[in-house]
Amino acid sequence: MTLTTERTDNDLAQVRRLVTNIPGPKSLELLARKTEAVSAGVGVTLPVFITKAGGGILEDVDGNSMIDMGSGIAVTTVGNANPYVVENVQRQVAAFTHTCFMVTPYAGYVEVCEALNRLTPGDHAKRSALFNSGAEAIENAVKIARTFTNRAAVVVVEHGYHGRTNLTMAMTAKNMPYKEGFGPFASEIFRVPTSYPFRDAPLSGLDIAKRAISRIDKEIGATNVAAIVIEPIQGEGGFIVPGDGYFAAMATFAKENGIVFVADEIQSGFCRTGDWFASSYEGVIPDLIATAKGIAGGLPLAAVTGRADIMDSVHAGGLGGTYGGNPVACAGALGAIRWMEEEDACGRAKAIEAVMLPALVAMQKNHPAIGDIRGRGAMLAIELVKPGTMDPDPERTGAVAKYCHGQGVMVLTTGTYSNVVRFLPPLTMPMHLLEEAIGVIASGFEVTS
Ligand code: PLZ
Repeated sequence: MTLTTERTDNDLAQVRRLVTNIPGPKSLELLARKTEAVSAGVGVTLPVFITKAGGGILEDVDGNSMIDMGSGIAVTTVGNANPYVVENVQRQVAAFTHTCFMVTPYAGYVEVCEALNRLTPGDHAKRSALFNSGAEAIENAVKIARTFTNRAAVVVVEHGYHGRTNLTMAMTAKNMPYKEGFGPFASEIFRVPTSYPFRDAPLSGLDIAKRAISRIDKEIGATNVAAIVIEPIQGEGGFIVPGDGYFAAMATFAKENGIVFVADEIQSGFCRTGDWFASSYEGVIPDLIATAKGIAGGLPLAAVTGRADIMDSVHAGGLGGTYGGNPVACAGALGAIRWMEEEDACGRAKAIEAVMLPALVAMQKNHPAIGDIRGRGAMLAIELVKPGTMDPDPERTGAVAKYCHGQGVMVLTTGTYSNVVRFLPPLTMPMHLLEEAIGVIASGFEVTS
């Protein structure tokens, strides 16, 4: 297994090279057109317009080559334009692009469901259903859990993120920018405490689980709860890895009370954390798992996978949608999954952690603004605070990210308090680029205050 490639299959040199300011003149021209053509409601983190991507590189219209530490928010886990994905998609798009699986089906959909049933935790009988986006998968997981249990309440947790549709906005914790002005929101959603070790100390994950469970018992009533929906590692909430025992205790409570336990693995799934699914770190076998993002190497696809008795409790025709499990997206997913299995994607995520985590910990020693380093595999983050306090420092966080962008390193921020810099490199990231990116991030802390 080598992580150092000179050029990708789509002929992209694996070097960081800036030939203009970031963004360059051509990107700025396109940005002006974007402002005239695209709703102001659609924001952009870094307005460099991309023409080609692969390995660990994003190339823009001005000819700049940037290091991609974001994977389009944890999507291109197998690398952009991964050759397995490209080959499958090209073959499929030339054969047929759509029939609607609910009208006249095709094998690709079934094959993706078979792969999901095989790869998700637990060897019990499973079924899957395919959708277009993460939010849609979560919506459907809730529909399925409600039908199965004949109950209405849905429990979510602090800092949770589940999407931007009406139901998933209600399930998402953070107001700005996701919810502000978009209510009224769906009813029967209840938020309980989550484990956030950096901010909970000295309380343990189990302490917080007890608190959350007591809240469910006292304020909702366990017998009214259809589903508990939790991310095993919270993504938009700030890359929060819950304290030991929290996730498992919530799953056990669900099991004991006939509640469907739904793991939202949309950001953490598909080898991102060094395991196929992050639920496995706590030995949890969720009743249902929602997936999207990394599933199809960049094509829009999402799924709900889980216990056959739960998945089959829905009446025929109750689940679906025109495009869900589109044949081209399924072909992409089969390519991506094949690559993950053949190329030891989980091992690559662990190799990224082995290089990056100690480097971040070393950085922390020099910078009291770095309050916490956390994450698993290729899902790592830095939480910034005002030195000597626990107060979030979103301004410095933004400044570090901006510095990295200017130096040709694409990083994303996250967190309820917007004070977390997160790293989600594609698993095809060559080690020399990873090390270069780490160097730039370290300089980001030297030059900001
Ligand atoms: N659940 C855990 O991370 C998407 C959101 C970006 P969709 N996260 C990125 C943004 O600002 O919109 C996400 C997630 C978890 C659900 C979702 C929703 O997935 O495919 O964006 O609908």
